[in-house]
Amino acid sequence: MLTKYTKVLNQYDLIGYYLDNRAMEQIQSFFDTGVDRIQITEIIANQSADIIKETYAQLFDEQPELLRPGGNSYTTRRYSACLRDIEYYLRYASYSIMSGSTQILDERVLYGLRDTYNSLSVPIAPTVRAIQLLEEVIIDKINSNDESIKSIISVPFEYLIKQLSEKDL
Ligand code: CYC
Repeated sequence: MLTKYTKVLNQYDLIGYYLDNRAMEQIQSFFDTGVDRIQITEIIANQSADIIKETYAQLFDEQPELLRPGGNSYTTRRYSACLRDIEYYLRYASYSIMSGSTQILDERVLYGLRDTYNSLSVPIAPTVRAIQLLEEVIIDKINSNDESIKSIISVPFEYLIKQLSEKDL
């Protein structure tokens, strides 16, 4: 699991260079956003149950067919798998925010996920919607006008959405 900071160090180690201005800027921005990332991560951790509840309530309100016979969240087993997946997305997004890097999402969440979803007929579009809702609910809860806070929150969710939506993985 890499943070933005160790990722930069690794890159320079690979080519055997001293850290230059570009490296310093990246490391500086990691430290400059540190307090914000800690606060966002704390809010997510403390309010995770509410965030998840609001997300699935809205998802099933918008797409009630998911819960009906033939829907992918129909039966309690699949319903709980869906809630569990939403919880995974939130938890790993919080790790990603704290580490300032999306690498953990590739490694722990996205690797092989589309194949798994395709083979189990888990629909991608409503999954993407659930991830968007998580992002919206958190931004709403944090209720900040600071664009840099919003963009820190958005990074992992937008990354998950982009990677899940890629057609030819
Ligand atoms: C299933 N979701 C799965 C499975 C995996 C994941 C591996 C298959 C195995 C299982 O059922 O447990 C996802 N596993 C993960 C992820 C990680 C992991 C992300 C990283 C930590 O280890 N169905 C819907 C909704 C959506 C949904 C749109 C919720 C947003 O209708 C999810 N995922 C869903 C469902 C299943 C599933 C219903 C069970 C499908 C089935 O067995 O028929």
